[in-house]
Amino acid sequence: MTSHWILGPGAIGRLLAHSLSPFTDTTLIGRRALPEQQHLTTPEGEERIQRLASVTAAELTSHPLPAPGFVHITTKAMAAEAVLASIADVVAPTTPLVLWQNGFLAQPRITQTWPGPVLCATTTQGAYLTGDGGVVHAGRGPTFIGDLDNQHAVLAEALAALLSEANFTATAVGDIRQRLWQKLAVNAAINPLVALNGVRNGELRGDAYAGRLAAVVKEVAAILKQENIAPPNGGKNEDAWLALVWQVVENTANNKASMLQDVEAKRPTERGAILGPLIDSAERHGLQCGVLKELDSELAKLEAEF
Ligand code: KPL
Repeated sequence: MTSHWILGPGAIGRLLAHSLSPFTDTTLIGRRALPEQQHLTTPEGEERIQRLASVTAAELTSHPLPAPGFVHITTKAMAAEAVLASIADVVAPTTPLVLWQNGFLAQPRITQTWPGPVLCATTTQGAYLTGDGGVVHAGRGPTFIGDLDNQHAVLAEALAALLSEANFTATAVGDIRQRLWQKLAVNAAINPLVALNGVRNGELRGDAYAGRLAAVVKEVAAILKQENIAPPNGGKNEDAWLALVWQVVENTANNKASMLQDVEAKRPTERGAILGPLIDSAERHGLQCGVLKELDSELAKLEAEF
């Protein structure tokens, strides 16, 4: 049986472990030990308790596990490279990785440096933790899997099939780069504004924020054009990006976005993985990105106070 290691027992990591455990050998790996009995609340409100295998990264060195078939990295974007380095001595460099990060920072860097296959996943599954022993699966959504160089379609298909069997609906795709940037565009328009202002997504529709949101989307649309990322839904320009962002704001009106949750918990935000690649790209292509830079420095200032 192919075994799966999940590095980063946050909400998506734990949801993945709950889904895969009944089907295949699965181990959660984190910095701290977790209770063996883990609770899952399904989107339908059902409570399930399952024993999930978990070990700390330190234990892996002293008590090695059999070699994994896949290593999933489900940490925040800025922690992905460090967590991979922490297990590099105990996994073969040919082991397939699956990167579940937001943004577009960890994915190109790890794809360049890891000798084995590197798959990237983007998901709209909604989940949050209720403590060391519980996760709430708040909403189901599709997951897309592929690699940036389109070299590992068979592997992506095998993983998508296993996840779908485990009711974690996933599809292997040949355009994961497009999909990662699309999600990044939406995150760039919503997350910094809600995090800086302490509001839920739906409040962006108000006059106080809508103008700044449109200004962000204008810069993002110009950058994505240079990155050859097609506007969503067959649209042609900035209007298509703006329509997508408003649609997500509408659909997630009551959500506290992940970046707002980070700010409230005084954790570093994912600004480096979301705004960073946009600002880098704008600078490479000689494009204006004053609004994005302003958001980035406001977030940096806020993080410095934590
Ligand atoms: O993905 C999200 C996030 O919170 O990071 C959005 C789309 C903004 C929904 O809250």
